[in-house]
Amino acid sequence: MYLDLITISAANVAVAAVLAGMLLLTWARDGWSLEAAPRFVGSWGLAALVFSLGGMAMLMPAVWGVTGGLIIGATLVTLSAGMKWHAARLFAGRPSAPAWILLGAAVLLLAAFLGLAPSLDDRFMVFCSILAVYGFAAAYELRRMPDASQSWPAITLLVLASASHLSWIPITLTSPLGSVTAAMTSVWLPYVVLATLLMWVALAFVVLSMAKDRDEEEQRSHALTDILTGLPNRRALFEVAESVVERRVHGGGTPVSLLIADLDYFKDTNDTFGHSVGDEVLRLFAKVAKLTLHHSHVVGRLGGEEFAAILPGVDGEEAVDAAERLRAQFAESAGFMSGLPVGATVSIGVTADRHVDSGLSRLFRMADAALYAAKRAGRNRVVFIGPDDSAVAAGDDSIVRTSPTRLYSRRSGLLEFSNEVSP
Ligand code: GH3
Ligand code: MG
Ligand code: MG
Repeated sequence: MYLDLITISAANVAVAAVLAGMLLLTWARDGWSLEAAPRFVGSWGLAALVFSLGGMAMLMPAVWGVTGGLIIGATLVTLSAGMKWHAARLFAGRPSAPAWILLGAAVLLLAAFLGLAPSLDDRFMVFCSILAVYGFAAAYELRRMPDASQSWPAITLLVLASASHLSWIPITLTSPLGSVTAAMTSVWLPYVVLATLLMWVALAFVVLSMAKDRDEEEQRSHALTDILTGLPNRRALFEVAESVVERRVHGGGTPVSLLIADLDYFKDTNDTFGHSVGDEVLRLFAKVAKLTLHHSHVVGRLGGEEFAAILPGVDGEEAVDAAERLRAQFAESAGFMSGLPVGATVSIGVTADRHVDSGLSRLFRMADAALYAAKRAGRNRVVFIGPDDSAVAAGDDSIVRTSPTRLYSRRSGLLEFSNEVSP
């Protein structure tokens, strides 16, 4: 089959323009949103548009002359490769680097005008190398993403396209294009252009599918995230807690602990310092909890000023220690905020279960009872209630913990949850 370069290039330009239209319309439907997914589609669409314009310039020697058309066209195509790389980089969550989009085009122009690449062959090889570098760099950005598993089709296509660009170099060296006329009648160049066209089409659909996946992922994550603190919300926390408890039933008796934390006199904090300071306190608690607890512990916001954490594989004693560290660290951090004597504190109820496979609702009931006990005992403290309703508290000098399941006050022996033990 004989392919003529002009016809296939014109088809390439037309297909790129149609793809650009499709991608830009998709972006427009999303209100030109700058969120990662729609922006990826939009930037890819803009890159396709610039590519199409570049192709058009090359095909219109009547407008800028043959050399002018080639230079303008190649510059625009290089720019489009830079734009694709940048789109992939932003999609991968990396910072914007707009100057690098222009670098390839600048190198090409300098090579042409400073006489570094005097012949058509030289310029063509520089052009191919720049396209390949941008393509490999785009694949590398997608590969570096935290979840690169969905990017494999795009990575594969980008690597293939870049390798095919690089393959033009030995071909040019062994059978030089020589002049524009020779390039036009070259037997292999149309196939390269056809391959580029097919890659463009495949990549455009891969980009759309990646953006859709990302969008769904983000929507799911929004539905499970508390906006104020960025922590998992109640629904997400229960999902995790249920799976932890279920795994435990199958795993046969591994311990699990649950913490429920409620900020003390938080209504007064709001009333005294204002709602925005209250919000700041909630965010601070979330931050301290994330820093204090182990990364395998899942902390979430149940609602209002109430939080919970599920600690898989952690027994009661360790859970009380963790809760106590959290309580103390929060009291210290929330003492003064932006120069205000906020003095926020937290009460934490803790429960754990090693032997009995308590359901989630029983664990929550026990941790709630422990929290209630901590409030009644004077707040700013940790109280533990185990499956046998035994209690341990921490966080008060007058109270010592003698075993994970027994609690004594130095003054009065076995702790009674009454206001007598308030500080
Ligand atoms: P206690 O020590 O017994 O827990 O007393 P409290 O004042 O903390 O408890 P209460 O349930 O009376 O008050 C909870 C307050 O939390 C009331 C509500 O205005 C406030 N609150 C709930 N959600 C938010 C929020 O998102 N931001 C702010 N600033 N306040 C909130
Ligand atoms: Mg409260
Ligand atoms: Mg509350």
